[in-house]
Amino acid sequence: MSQSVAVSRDGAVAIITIDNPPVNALSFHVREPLMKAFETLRDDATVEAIVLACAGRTFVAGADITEFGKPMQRPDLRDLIATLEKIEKPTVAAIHGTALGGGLELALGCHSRVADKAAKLGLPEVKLGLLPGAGGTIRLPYLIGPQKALKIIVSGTPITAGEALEGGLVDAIAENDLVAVAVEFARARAAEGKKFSAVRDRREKIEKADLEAFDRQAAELAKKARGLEAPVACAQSVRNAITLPFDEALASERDFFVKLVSGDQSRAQRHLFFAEREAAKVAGVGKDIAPREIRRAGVIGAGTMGGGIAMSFANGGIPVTLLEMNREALDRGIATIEKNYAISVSRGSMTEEAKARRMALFSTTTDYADLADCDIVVEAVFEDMSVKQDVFGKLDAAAKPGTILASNTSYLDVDQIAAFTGRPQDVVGTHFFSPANVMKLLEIVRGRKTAPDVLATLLSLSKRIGKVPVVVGVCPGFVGNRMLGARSDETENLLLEGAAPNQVDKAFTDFGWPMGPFQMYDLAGLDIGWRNRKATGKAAVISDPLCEQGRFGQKTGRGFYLYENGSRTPTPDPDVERLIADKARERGIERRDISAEEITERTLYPMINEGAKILEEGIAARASDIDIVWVNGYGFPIGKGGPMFFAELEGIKKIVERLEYWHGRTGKDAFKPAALLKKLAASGGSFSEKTAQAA
Ligand code: 3H9
Repeated sequence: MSQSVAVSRDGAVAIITIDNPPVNALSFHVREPLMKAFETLRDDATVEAIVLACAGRTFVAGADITEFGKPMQRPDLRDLIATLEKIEKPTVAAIHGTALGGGLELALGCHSRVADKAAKLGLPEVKLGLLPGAGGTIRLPYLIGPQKALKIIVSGTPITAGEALEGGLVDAIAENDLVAVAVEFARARAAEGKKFSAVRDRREKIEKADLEAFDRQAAELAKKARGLEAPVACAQSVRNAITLPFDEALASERDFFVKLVSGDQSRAQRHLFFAEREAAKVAGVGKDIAPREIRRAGVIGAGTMGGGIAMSFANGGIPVTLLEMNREALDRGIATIEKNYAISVSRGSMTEEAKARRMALFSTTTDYADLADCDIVVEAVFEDMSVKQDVFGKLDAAAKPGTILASNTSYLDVDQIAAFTGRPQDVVGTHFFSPANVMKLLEIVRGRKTAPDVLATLLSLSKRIGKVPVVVGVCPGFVGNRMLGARSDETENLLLEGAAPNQVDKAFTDFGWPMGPFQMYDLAGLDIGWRNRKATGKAAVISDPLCEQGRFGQKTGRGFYLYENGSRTPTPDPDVERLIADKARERGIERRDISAEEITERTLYPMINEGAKILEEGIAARASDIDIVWVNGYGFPIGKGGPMFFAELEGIKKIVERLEYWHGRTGKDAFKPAALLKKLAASGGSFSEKTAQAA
């Protein structure tokens, strides 16, 4: 056999072992010898049963995603499964690590599945803008029932071996020595000497399916799809498993797959998959740089951000010391944390025991000396340089040597903050996004003197606490807020020129954003930007007077919208509309109708332009890093792949032309096309070429 597929024997049981590091993806160089192994063992009279296992850290984690978009070489995965499924000897998949996508589909081609107790099984294709394309949407419903299957397929979230056993997806769990257990399982089946039915022949769960209940469930899921095609196709294909004969349902699944895989949404989501992995590769931080050990974290400030950051550490199982100026603030912070966990318990996403375990990880103090045993301390105090100076001075005095001193600043100069300490090499920016216990993004701000092992520590820590890290350079607002700034000016101008806040917000939600900018300002609190503007001598025509009236957004019940009686649903407020009209009049602006297209061009294009400048300056290493920031920190629609990927989809030439148009009309710098954009528009090149040149 080839290097990637080996066959061994244990008596009359043949063991096929796939070995294609790192995740045993089903690349062509695996599929070809695997097909040969199936055919040979099928025809070998001395073989009574077959076990399909994998070497390395995991069972097959799916099709090889790098092959998508290229002509598929036969045998394809469907050919393999069709051959496997017809073998009349007992076939058993031995699953460890993660059986994902095409990997689980392959396992569904076996008569039985034995899983290691720590294994996870899932069909995550939906996260790549796809549906399982090798029978997963048909065989899984046959095996465990359509409604359970729909939940697994549309969420894309893997289930545990225990859950799989309960649902009938696996037949046995191995506490240890998986392959030996699978071999014994296979031998016992062979000894029974009966014919085992393939999954496709087990129609019981399909025949019992309640189509009406299924349709209700599918309709609920479709509502959440927000313009994404894949979840809808998944639901339709699972429905076909109920309503169509097996082979017709399979053929229809194939059609869905072919359509989705060549579509822009899946391209965008596949781009994000690889972009996320690229973002973890940082210049100067090679695999040889060992991260520092993190056993305890400290968080200074128990407000909304500090509390959320502390929860992130606790969620990763890291004990955390929370410091505040006084006991009352600490008590308030801890009460909020407890309330947030209680909400998770009431929603069923956390058990009481897990909540108790997490709460036990918190300790509180008002004394910096108690931070002495922390390996990392993140400050989340007021965004004011003199406050930061005070905090970092105290921290420098209290922390042990080697402790990472991190600032959760969202705008300020990390180098200046580092200079407040005698150990700038240990200082780094860790910009979490609100709510910090929920949002995935962590912008890691690399100061001029930040040590490589500090960055290595934060990259590995991010994984532990479930964050997606992106390392960025120092500039006001870093990547995310700097680009946000480029669009913020324009959102208010759109109001002055004739749009209403809810009209702008609708253009955003129609584009695929979870909410529009005015809803977002109200949610985050208008006072944050106001304080920052006051500190930097800037002004905002509409937001400033709103803040002066105490309208800080949802938390005060009024902002750009009204939120009556504690409601979180924004209602347009005639007072705000009057204020906008007055401000327009004062400035001699004649208000007019504004189209959704204009809203997109004037908000998104300046952001893309700023992103190009960020790339030119080396603040972000890759355009794809910028996409990861926007998707994970600001809810940029995943089906559009992030602002820079979207720019390429739209055509950089078109973006430059429209920026030039708006620059001509407004004279504003935000619209003046960046040199990089102009260069790429002229050459027809892409951002990745720019990254390749820089590397
Ligand atoms: C599918 O199966 C379609 C079928 O239904 C139908 C077909 C007809 N292909 O994530 P990591 C690379 S769609 C190619 O850092 P971890 C990854 O880029 C597929 N490459 O490791 C990275 O490369 P590098 C459905 C892949 O331990 C390296 O492996 N399956 C693939 O944190 C290590 O990855 C999925 O969507 C792949 N399928 O996590 C599962 N997978 O080192 C996708 C990974 O150069 N994979 N790579 O940056 C995962 O979710 C995670 O990789 C996994 C391991 C959980 C398995």
